[in-house]
Amino acid sequence: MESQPMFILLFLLLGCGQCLCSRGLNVENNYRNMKVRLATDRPTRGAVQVLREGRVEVSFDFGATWGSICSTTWSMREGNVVCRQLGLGYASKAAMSTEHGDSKKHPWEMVGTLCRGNERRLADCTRESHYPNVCNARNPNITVVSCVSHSADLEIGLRDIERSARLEAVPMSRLTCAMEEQCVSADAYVIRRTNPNAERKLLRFSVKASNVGTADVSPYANYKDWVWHQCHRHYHSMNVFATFDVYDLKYKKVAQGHKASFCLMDSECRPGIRSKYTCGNTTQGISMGCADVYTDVLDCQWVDVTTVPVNRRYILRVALNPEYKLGEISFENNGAECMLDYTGVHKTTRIYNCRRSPLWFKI
Ligand SMILES: *[C@@H]1O[C@H](CO)[C@@H](O)[C@H](O)[C@H]1NC(C)=O
Ligand SMILES: *[C@@H]1O[C@H](CO)[C@@H](O)[C@H](O)[C@H]1NC(C)=O
Ligand SMILES: [Ca+2]
Repeated sequence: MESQPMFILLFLLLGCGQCLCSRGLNVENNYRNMKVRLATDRPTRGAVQVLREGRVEVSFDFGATWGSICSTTWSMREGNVVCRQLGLGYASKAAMSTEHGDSKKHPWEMVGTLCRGNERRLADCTRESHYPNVCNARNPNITVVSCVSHSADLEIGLRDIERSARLEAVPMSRLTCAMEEQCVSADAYVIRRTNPNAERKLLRFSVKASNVGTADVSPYANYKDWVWHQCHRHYHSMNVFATFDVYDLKYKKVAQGHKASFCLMDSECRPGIRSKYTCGNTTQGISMGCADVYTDVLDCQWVDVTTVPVNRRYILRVALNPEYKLGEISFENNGAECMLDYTGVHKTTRIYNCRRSPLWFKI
């Protein structure tokens, strides 16, 4: 956090001419006094109520003038901070668009906003480390947010990963569907051309995604936009629901992580709660109080570790909703970080010490 004023200064230098920048006042003080509000160019009917959706505006001069925001990574994380600061709950939508006015009429006052999601105020967030390329004069988009008072909250199960972990060698001839969905690492496709029966080493484990929130998980895309997967014969309602990655102890990625998209459903529910989502053509989601369990026998429920050096210790990271596309109460309970002892053989390969971790900043 200490370097934050530096970033702000950088933005003032680089950003002027592209945004309506602050006016040479003490920047740090400015930030502390930043005000936030929602506004819209859409006509509002009847008595003026509290806006729950609109463009996000900030003011650095106690509300005398307001400007919009531009950010590369504007997501539900940043949206949650805005909604929290305004006392409006949680973000159900976060986008850069022109639906509530554009950057011509409402120039950016702040660029590169990057939040972890648990900050109390937008002023507590950090900034992207470089001037964001998307914030150029040709971009009419400004950040918008929609707030709701109830939201889903995915929580990852830690013991499920540890208990289910196992290593399996599978010939590629049995992975046709999985390979169609890019569930093995890139070298496999080259090897398959000359040796279609070569084996892949798959580190399989179960992932349990519980909805501990106050609303159902509803896939963000309208079901008409869901993608049909012929091989697995169901629709995928989200492109990237989870990511699995293996790192060495210096956090260098060693196994090509793949992005898993699932068919969302209620696999198990707390007593007294009835499951209702079934992985059907139009009925996908996770009810409040229920969990979706992706067991280790499912296709693609693995990390392809074929090329990972054996007899070493690694870190396995699993993240739910890693692109922050689904609105949630918190993103602090979406990640798991586990130790992995990889020996190349099933008997002695272990996943252990799984700990909950927040999702990691992607810049
Ligand atoms: C502005 O946002 C729209 C969708 O909201 C997107 O299609 C378009 O590419 C964006 N424009 C730029 C310049 O990023
Ligand atoms: C679901 O959609 C697929 C692809 O559009 C179709 O082939 C299938 O018959 C549908 N299933 C049901 C139960 O409607
Ligand atoms: Ca969560």
